[in-house]
Amino acid sequence: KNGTNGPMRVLVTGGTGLVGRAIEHVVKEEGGAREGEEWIFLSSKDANLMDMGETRAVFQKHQPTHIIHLAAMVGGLFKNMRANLDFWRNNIYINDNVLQAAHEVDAVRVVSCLSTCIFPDKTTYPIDETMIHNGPPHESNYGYAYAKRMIDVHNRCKHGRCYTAVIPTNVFGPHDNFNIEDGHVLPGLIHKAYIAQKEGSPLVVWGTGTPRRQFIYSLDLARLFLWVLREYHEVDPIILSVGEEDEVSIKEAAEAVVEALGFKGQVTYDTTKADGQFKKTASNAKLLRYHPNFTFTPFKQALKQTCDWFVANYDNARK
Ligand code: NAP
Ligand code: GFB
Repeated sequence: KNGTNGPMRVLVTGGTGLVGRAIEHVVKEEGGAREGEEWIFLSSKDANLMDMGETRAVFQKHQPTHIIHLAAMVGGLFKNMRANLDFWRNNIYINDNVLQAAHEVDAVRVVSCLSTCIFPDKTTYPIDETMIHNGPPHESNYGYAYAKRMIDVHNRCKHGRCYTAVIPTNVFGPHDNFNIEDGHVLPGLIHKAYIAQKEGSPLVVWGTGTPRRQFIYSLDLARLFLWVLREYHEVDPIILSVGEEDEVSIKEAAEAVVEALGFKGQVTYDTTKADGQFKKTASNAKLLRYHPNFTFTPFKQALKQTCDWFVANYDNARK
């Protein structure tokens, strides 16, 4: 049962989200699963993980040997700025319940999910895995960032089993949350450009367009998640991101969306809206040391696939 030699039974919390759907695709369509393995993808309907009773019940039911813990209250800059306290409390509940439930079924491994936005706002660059607790995060997502940091604290307090976490940079791809008010920048721009094209109105980019971001395609992240689950055995978290050299400005990201969607209208910038963190440039040197031949999908190709998915699935997309 303990999974190290017996079959793996992997429970994916947050299995119906952007990252969860990508892992499900890699597991089911790209031969990501191995002989005899069982993969279970949870949605909040299976258990509200903010409730310890429901969390314990779903863990008792599945008796997982391994857990990929994705479930969280997630949102872009503007949703974080509106709901900092909820991001703090909801994620603290979810994370403590899931990690405690994993402990109670004596799971062999838990791989949780942090984010490059949780690093200190005042820092040197490039940011690396050793810097997580070296100072307060950017105030725009203060609650979310501290809740995520507590996962790392929990992992370091846990002995006997190796519970770890990955630190993705901004993720995008099919099945994202395209809601304009709550979502992240790329799905927000895709949705706004789609509407602007239909209405013949300008695409309004929020902020100055000067902040800088690294974007990882959800399917690349999913492939890396499987590699971490099988091959990475340290408590220390590992950054999963494209390189520093792949960092783009929000303006360049908007222009890439315009190109990927074939938007023909005008692009304007609403500088009354916040810019958030200017940059959070992360190093992926540790990933490349451990997994030297991993190749990322080129950004423009990944963005085109995401736009095509959105247009083809507009009616059912989360927006
Ligand atoms: P997402 O698309 O918003 O999906 C969130 C998932 O969590 C959904 O499956 C949702 O279930 C589930 N969930 C939310 N609240 C829950 C609750 N109370 N009980 C049970 N399940 C709950 O998020 P995502 O972008 O895939 O993010 C996945 C992980 O990656 C998160 O830990 C996030 O912090 C991390 N991350 C994301 C980004 C990014 O740019 N997106 C960047 C870095 C790190 P339902 O579908 O039923 O609502
Ligand atoms: O993805 P995003 O919302 O979050 O990006 P962060 C915000 C940046 O994109 C700001 C600009 O500079 C915005 O001014 N922007 C331009 C837009 N147009 C838009 C738009 O239509 N929608 C959005 N959302 N932004 C988040 C954290 O920071 O990073 C979260 O707050 C999470 O906690 C996420 O970790 C990965 O990258 O700024």
